[in-house]
Amino acid sequence: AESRVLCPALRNRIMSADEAAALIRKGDNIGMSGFTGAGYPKAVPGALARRIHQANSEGDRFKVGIWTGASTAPELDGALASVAGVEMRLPYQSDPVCRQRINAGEMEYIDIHLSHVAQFVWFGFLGHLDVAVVEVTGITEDGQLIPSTSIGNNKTWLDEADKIILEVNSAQDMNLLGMHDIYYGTQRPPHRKPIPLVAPGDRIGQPTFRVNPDKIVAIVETHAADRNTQFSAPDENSRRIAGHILDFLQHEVKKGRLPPELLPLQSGVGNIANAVLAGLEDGPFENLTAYTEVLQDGMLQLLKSGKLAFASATAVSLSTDALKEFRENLAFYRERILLRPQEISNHPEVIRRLGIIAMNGMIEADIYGNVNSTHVMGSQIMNGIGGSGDFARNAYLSMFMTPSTAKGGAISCIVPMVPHVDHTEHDVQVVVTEQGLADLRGLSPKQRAETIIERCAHPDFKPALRDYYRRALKGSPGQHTPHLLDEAFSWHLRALAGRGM
Ligand code: 0RQ
Repeated sequence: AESRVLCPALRNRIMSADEAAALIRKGDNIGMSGFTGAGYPKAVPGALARRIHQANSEGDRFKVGIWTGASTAPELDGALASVAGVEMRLPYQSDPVCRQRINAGEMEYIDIHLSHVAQFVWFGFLGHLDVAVVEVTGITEDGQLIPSTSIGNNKTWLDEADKIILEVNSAQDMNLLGMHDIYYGTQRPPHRKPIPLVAPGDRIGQPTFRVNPDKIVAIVETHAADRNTQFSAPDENSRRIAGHILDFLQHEVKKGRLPPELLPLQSGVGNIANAVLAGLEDGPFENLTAYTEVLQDGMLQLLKSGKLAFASATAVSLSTDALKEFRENLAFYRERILLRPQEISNHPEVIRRLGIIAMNGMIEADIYGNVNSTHVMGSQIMNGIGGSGDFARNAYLSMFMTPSTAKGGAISCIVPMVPHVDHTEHDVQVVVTEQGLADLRGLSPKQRAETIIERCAHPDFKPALRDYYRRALKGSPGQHTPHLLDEAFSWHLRALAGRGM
């Protein structure tokens, strides 16, 4: 195949992944591309893992810091975690090997709001960024970089790192050119200006990354597909959750609190999110828009059918079938999709201005509406907060959804008190399970508790929750948010002892 490194001055930097990985030093902080399994480097992380494995087997402890957009894939997170090569990982992961290392105490991890990452690096809060390893689709004649299937923090990595390693992936489609909007107007306080974005489809930047060519130390040519997660058809619980949400949205339109075309949608990842989007396909709403992080199969289908007029995101993360559809009709989708840096896709200012309807998954909620999205039984990380906090805090409407039970019904996802809080009661307006939807707007803590227990809890756990709440109403010293502190975590303690809840 013809090289996509069209800039003549850069051609002498083409080398193998092993040669490129040899340019990384022990202890380096590395900013890698990648967001929800899209646009991550495919070759250099594996080469680096081999190098680390070799060093470790010679008794030379070699670790690096790995910063990304969000989750990546086994070739990156899995490869580096399995050779114990990661000192510090941020801001989000969902890899089984990574998770196991973190929970075993063998790897440090910081779980950060995705909109914070770039600015924390600009501010110097996270230390020095030594190397960027970024996948691109191609390099133009004048040395601009055509982004790949995700943008994430790539602009920041390219701007801030001392050295840049590029992977030019010829399996990505050159017709992606024009689907990206890289905003170069962000400033540091006290010089910040409003971000001039007032609709999901507004272009405020440029289609390519600028890069200082002197910093490019290596270019590796690859030809490899993204993770391409397969989706299963929505299960019964997901369909019921989606049904409650669609009824609620219709109710809100009737009440005049939402326009008929709704407001821009943000949807988390996974089965329930996909079921909601599938429900919108058959629903009454037209001319929808999305301002979200990740564009998955469900949204692509909505764009295709015309229900969704426009989608802004930072990554396109599709199954193999959906990817085929996407590539065959790229000209169509390029008119309807914009990918932005994650500090813009998740920007609190923009989310507040546009009035987003945010829908995210959770592990559990307590009776007052505090939400745990990240930690099983209070201490074991699952994935991370991701963008859910960026959206929940600043949304027009913030919803959290989960089946009412986990582990085959043994565990209740509605509990007296969550043992880890990601979204406080102040940021949670709607809680949805397959049992029903609790609209918490305008309710006091005690009213919230009654609503969540009655609407959302599974019948197997409702009596115990009612009993806890009733006794808290009698025994709690404070009657604003009644709790029995010696009992509040007893549900989790029973589950940890293997006795269900
Ligand atoms: O574990 O497979 O080992 O049994 O948690 O649960 O039901 O498959 O749900 O895939 O939708 O994930 C919150 C993790 C939900 C996800 C979370 C166990 C359950 C299973 C997964 P097993 P499900 P989902 C956009 C926004 C944070 C990031 C975010 C998430 C596993 O939605 O990571 O929102 N959100 N980002 O068994 C014990 C409970 C449990 C439980 C579920 N109460 N107790 N285990 N599980 N509930 C994306 C980005 O930001 C990039």
